[in-house]
Amino acid sequence: MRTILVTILLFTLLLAGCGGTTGETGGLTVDQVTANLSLPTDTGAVYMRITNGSAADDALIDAVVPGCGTVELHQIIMDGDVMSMRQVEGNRIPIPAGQTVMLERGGLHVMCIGKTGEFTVGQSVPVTLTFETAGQMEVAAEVIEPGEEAGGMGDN
Ligand SMILES: [Cu+2]
Repeated sequence: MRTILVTILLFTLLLAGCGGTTGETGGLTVDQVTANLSLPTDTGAVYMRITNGSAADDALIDAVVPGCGTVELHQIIMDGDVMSMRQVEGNRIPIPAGQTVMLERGGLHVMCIGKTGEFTVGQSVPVTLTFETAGQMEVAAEVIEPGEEAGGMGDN
């Protein structure tokens, strides 16, 4: 029994060391939370995986990150061969029932604008997410190397 407990604890610690914490509320699970915030610029991005295990559609509608003046929900779009990003319609990212939505490099992301805080790689940053139906969820994002893939486990 003790061995099992220790194993579970170690596994949990390993997961925690691999991109932030896991949050759960109202049937939603958020994990693989990482933050690309360490560059000396006034912007940055937060990535995560959101799984809707409930039978009802939901949507991410807001996020708060301390040290970010403004936070918007963004998507990367291709206009011809020009890549740009813009705020998602209504600042709302739908999370359909039973589906998993990735916020990741090159796609959907939580955008940090007017960054005032200092962030260092490996640091844990609290992120407050607001969902339309499930309400608020607190998670922690791990600040990743700017060049590292979101959710990467240092295999480079
Ligand atoms: Cu953006």
